[in-house]
Amino acid sequence: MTQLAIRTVLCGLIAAGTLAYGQQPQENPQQQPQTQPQTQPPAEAPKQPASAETVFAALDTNRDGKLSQEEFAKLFRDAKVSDLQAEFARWDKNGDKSLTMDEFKASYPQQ
Ligand SMILES: [Ca+2]
Ligand SMILES: [Ca+2]
Repeated sequence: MTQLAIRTVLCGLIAAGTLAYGQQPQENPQQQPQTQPQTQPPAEAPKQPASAETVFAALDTNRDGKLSQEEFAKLFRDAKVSDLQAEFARWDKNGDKSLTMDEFKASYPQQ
């Protein structure tokens, strides 16, 4: 019951561009004709799930190398706070209220 749907949310993260690798072709300095047909295929869907490192980096918005519960919460956007706290406690092995990369990897679903 406490196993939250990580992958579903991760797909959302990826779709939202949170995990994009810096390439943002939308910011084209040249003005595009309004009638330009959009014939380019949709962006390739990542065939491999995001690695723990990638997800960790995406979640660690203040880049202190740890995930606070607030940052961690982005992984479980639809979770109730009580569920989230329980989940965070489960991942936070040493109980210092932050997740290191090691702790994150230990609980992150690996393929
Ligand atoms: Ca952080
Ligand atoms: Ca910890």
